[in-house]
Formats: sequence, structure tokens, C-alpha cells
Amino acid sequence: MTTAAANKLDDYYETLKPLNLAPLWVRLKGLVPSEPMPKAIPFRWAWSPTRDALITSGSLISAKEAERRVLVLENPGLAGQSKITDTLYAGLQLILPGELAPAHRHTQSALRFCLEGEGAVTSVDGERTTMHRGDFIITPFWTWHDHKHEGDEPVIWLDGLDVPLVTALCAGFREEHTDEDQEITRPEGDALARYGNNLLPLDHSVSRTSPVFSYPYGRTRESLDSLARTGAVDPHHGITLRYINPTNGDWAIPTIGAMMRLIPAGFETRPYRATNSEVVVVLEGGLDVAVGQDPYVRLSRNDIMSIPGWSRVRYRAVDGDAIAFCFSDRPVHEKLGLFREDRG
Ligand code: GTQ
Repeated sequence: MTTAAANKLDDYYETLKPLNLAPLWVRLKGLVPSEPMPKAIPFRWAWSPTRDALITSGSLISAKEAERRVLVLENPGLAGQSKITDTLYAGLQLILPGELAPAHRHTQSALRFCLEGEGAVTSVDGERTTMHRGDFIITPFWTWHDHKHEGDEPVIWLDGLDVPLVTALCAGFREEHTDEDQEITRPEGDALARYGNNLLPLDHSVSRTSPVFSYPYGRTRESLDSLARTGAVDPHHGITLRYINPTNGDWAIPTIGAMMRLIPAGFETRPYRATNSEVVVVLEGGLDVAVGQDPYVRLSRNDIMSIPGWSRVRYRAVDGDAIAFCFSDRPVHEKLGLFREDRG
């Protein structure tokens, strides 16, 4: 195109602006890319400085004042957007002895993965559960939830929410409970007894979210241990189990997929990528993670890493078996027919 022709086009574009029109032909490749182009980058939050910053917040603001005392894990590629990947939210929540984070509910679904401390209690729609390291707990959309602390040391957990997806759909609603502390109507452990033992009450029908809201680490660990002994290790995933809704086999929350992954000592996974993005936190051992062409990044206990969608990942266990909790937006990709994976 000649300079004169290009100038003419630029003049034309200026005339379109006041008409609220735009030429697709300059935007098409960005709108409809040849492959996903996440803005998030692979990034590691090292536990020690992150924890220190969180503990400092405990002396500056109470859980009640903050409503939720959380440091948002913000991807460097998405500064200011409260996103750990293009589609996922993650934060670290601190609750101190005697504190209460008051009851509310919202259309965003949340998961908690407990990292440190004993004595915190989360209540979800009338039942409480005591949180222990490695426990996976869900507060599905529109369920009342509050957190309190009956122990004597700081408790920290990882929050994972589908906030960016709900924001994209403009479907966010929230409501505060009239009581700070919701009424407990069932004994602790009731949901696990009813729904979490490969049994369901006779007349229970399928529910969209899992009626089990607390998945204790002991049970998860038992399964991983048994599978590690049989040696059936997937070349791309190691030993990976997903948390399910026992009424229909779906993921525990319909929008967020949560998994526990064991990479056996000395094992290296083969490169794998999928359209979903992922967040990884190390529970036991050491885990080397290589994303794309980058060299391995070492994750130790409680280190957290973001994995953008469609980036090739390899895992390697260091320091014995590595156990890591992961969550992703894979369920949404699957449900919309967008999930694609590449085992090359
Ligand atoms: O604990 O209810 O990290 O509502 C972000 C929003 C935690 C919570 C977050 C929330 C919560």
C-alpha cells in the first residue's frame, strides 16, 4: 500500500470514531488469534516473603475490618487486575486467633486450600468444618460462608475463585448475612458422612455443586499413597486425582477444577499443554516446573506458581515424592467445548 493510500485509510478511521464504528480488518488477528495468547506469565510466589507480607497485614487491619484479610496473588502480566492467570483469581487469606470473617454469599464460587495453622473453622450453608493443612474446602456460588478462628496460631489458606470468569459474564452479585456468624444447623462431619463415603442418601438427587464441602487431606493422601505403590504413573500427569461432585462425577465446583498431583521421586513428566490455565502450590517435597522454553523453576513447600493456558509444562520431583495441589478453569473449557490438549 502506498503512503498516500495508508494516510487515506487513517483519515477514514478517524471519521469512524465519532460514529462508534471500528474496522475489523485491523483487529481480526487479535480477536481471532491462530492460537491462545494469554497475558499471564509463568510466575512463582516464594513462600517466605509472601508469608511475611501477609503476617504484617495482621497487625495493620483486622479480619472484620477487611471483611476478608487477603493478599491477592497478582500476575505480573496482568498488573492491577486481581488475576493470577487470565481467567483465575487467587489470594492468600490470614485469620488470627479469635477473629471472625463475617458471613456473606456471592455468585462467584470459591475454593480454599489450607496451608498453615490449626484451629480455623469455615462454615458453609449451616455446617462448619475445621481446617487442617492439605484440606480442600469449597464454598460454591451463592452459599453463605464465614470463617473464624478457635485456635492460637495464625492460619493461612489459599483462596481460588472464578472471579475473572464471572466478571466477564457480568454475573456478579453479593449479599451480606444479617448475622455475622451464620446459624449452624447440622453437626460437623454431616456432609462427609452423607455424601463423602461412596454413599448417597436414597432420595438425594443430582446437585450442580458437590454436597461434600470439605475433603480432608488424610483421605486424599491415602489414595495417592496406594496409587504410588502400584506404580501406574501417567507420563504427562504423574498421579493426578481430581476432586469430584459425588452426585454426578463432575468437578466439585462446576467452574473450577481442583486436583492433587503426586510426582514420584525422580520422575519427570513429558511435555503437556491444554487450553486451561492453572495454579500450583506445593504441599510436600520439592517440585521443578518448566514452562515453555524456560528452564525449570524450583517450588518448595507452599510456593505457588501460575501456569498460563496453552503453555507446555513439564514437572520433575526433587527431594522425594512431590505432592502439589492444583486448580484450573478446565471445567469451563470442557463444558463450552473449548478444551483442547496437546501431549507433544
Ligand atoms: O473468603 O469469602 O479471596 O469473598 C475473595 C473473595 C475470599 C471469601 C477471597 C471472598 C473470599
